[in-house]
Order: sequence, then C-alpha cells, then structure tokens
Amino acid sequence: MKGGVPLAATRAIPVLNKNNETNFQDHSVSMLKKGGMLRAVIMGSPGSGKGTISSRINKHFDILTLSSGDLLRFNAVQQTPIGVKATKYMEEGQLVPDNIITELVLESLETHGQGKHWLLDGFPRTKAQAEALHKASPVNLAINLIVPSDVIVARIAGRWTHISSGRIYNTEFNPPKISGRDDITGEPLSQRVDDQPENVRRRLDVYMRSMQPVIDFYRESGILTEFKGTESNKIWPEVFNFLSEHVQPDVPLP
Ligand code: G5P
Ligand code: MG
Repeated sequence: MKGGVPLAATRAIPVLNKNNETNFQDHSVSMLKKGGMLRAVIMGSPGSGKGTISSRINKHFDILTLSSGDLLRFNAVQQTPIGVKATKYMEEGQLVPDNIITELVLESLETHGQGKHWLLDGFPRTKAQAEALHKASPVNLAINLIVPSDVIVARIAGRWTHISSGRIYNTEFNPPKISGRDDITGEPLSQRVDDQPENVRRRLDVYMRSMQPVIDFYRESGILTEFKGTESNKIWPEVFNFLSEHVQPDVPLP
C-alpha cells in the first residue's frame, strides 16, 4: 500500500496497486476451479505470519492482499474518526466492533477489489463478520496458519512495522537494511502498542474465542486448508504450491 486517499470524511482507504480485467461476479468454489476469481482469506493467531505470507503472495501472484489491521492502523495514523474510535480497542488488544471494521473492509474491497483476485488478512474475525462477507462476496478459499503460541510470543517481541505501507520486519527473522528504518522509504519504523507482552496474551485469548466459529464456518463450507509449522520459510512454499493450483503465479519460487 502506498500513500492514502480519504474516500469520505470518516475513513481513509489506502491506495493499492495491481490490476487485472476479469469478471468480479465469478466467485463461487466451482467458478474458482474453472478459472474464476479468487476470493480468499488467510487466518491464524496474532503473529502466526499472516502478514509475512500475504506479502510473499503479493510478490508472486497477481492477487490483491488487504489487511484489516493495516487498514485500521492507516486510519489511526490519519486520525480519521474511524481510526480514532478503533485505536482504543487495538491498544487494549480487543476486537474493533463488527460494524466499523466490516464497513471499512467491504468498502475497501469495492474500491480496490473489483475484477481482481483478492485475499483478506485478518478479516473476518467473528462469525458476524464472516456472514457479512459471505453476503457481499462469498469466499472460495480459506487458509489457516497454525503456529504454536510460545513461538508467537517470541516473534512479536522483535517486530517492527512501517505503518503507512504495512511492511513488517523482525530483528531476527527479516531485519531492515538500516536498523529502525524502512527499506524502501527510509522512514522510521515503529513498534505496535498492541505488541506489548500482556496485550499479546490478550490478543491470543480473544483470537481463540472469536475465531473458532469462523474456522468452523469455512470448514463446514469445505473450503478450509490448514498449514501447520513453526517457520514461515517452511510454510510459504506449501502455501505457494497450494495457491498455484488455483491461480497462475507471476513469479516462480527461486
Ligand atoms: P492485526 O493487524 O490483524 P493480528 O493480531 O491478527 O494483527 P499480527 O500481529 O499482524 O496479527 P501476523 O500478521 O499473523 O500477526 O504475523 P506477522 O506480522 O507476519 O509476523 C509476526 C512477526 O514475526 C513479524 O515481526 C515477522 O517478521 C516475524 N516472523 C514471521 N515469520 C517468522 C518466522 O518464521 N520466524 C521468526 N523468527 N519470525 C517470523 O490486528 C491488530 C488489531 O486490529 C484490530 C484488533 O484490535 C486486532 O487486535 N482488528 C480487528 N478487530 C476486529 N475485527 C477485525 N477483523 C480486525 N482486524 C484487525
Ligand atoms: Mg498482520
């Protein structure tokens, strides 16, 4: 995501890239098998690597990736009314109310997702969000990353983020070229307030409670695929191969 355009006084939707010209309506599972549009979600606990895997998907496939957390943080930085409202929930590690986040994500999809394959990171987080998304545009592929909690807590402590682009670094796993600076813009990186250890524990609790009905919803729909592991570098080739069965990659794995 680069820069931002306020669409209305209450919210800001970042400018996204990637184009393709296919039909937005083709989104059922059978249509995906026949080469229709990908309507995907990536799920997993806080710190499981959703953002890491999504950014690799974005580099290798012509798939628009959209993170609900990045959208919220972007609005928080822009101090839009939605951003201001969402900040207190995010800082406490609580979920932002369904109506706020659903409106933001669906509007962003309408603005940027028409005629494109897309994948949502961090949305839906509740059954109500899953149902709202299903009504607007049914998902045909759900990915769930399963990473043990003890691995996650250690990872998050080392995370640094470039807020306006959503680019993620980790002091051990993928450090920036210059310490504390974004590789592309050179702007300073920040640590997320919700990455404090007690907030991480709360987010993990909230995740477990709110996500089970969502995971069950996609499992029962027959579109759930789970990837288990402790390292994103090992999970990524599996996700790449799986996605390649549905969408032609632009850039092969090295
Ligand atoms: P977010 O922004 O959606 P979370 O909590 O779901 O946040 P998070 O923390 O962004 O998820 P992630 O994207 O799954 O985690 O993980 P990541 O950023 O890729 O990786 C974590 C760190 O580990 C990074 O530093 C990365 O470099 C490193 N790493 C990755 N792989 C490896 C590895 O193999 N080894 C090592 N050593 N390191 C690795 O949501 C934030 C808040 O926004 C609100 C909520 O308040 C939420 O708490 N929100 C919503 N509220 C309601 N409904 C929704 N739909 C909402 N969406 C967001
Ligand atoms: Mg993330």
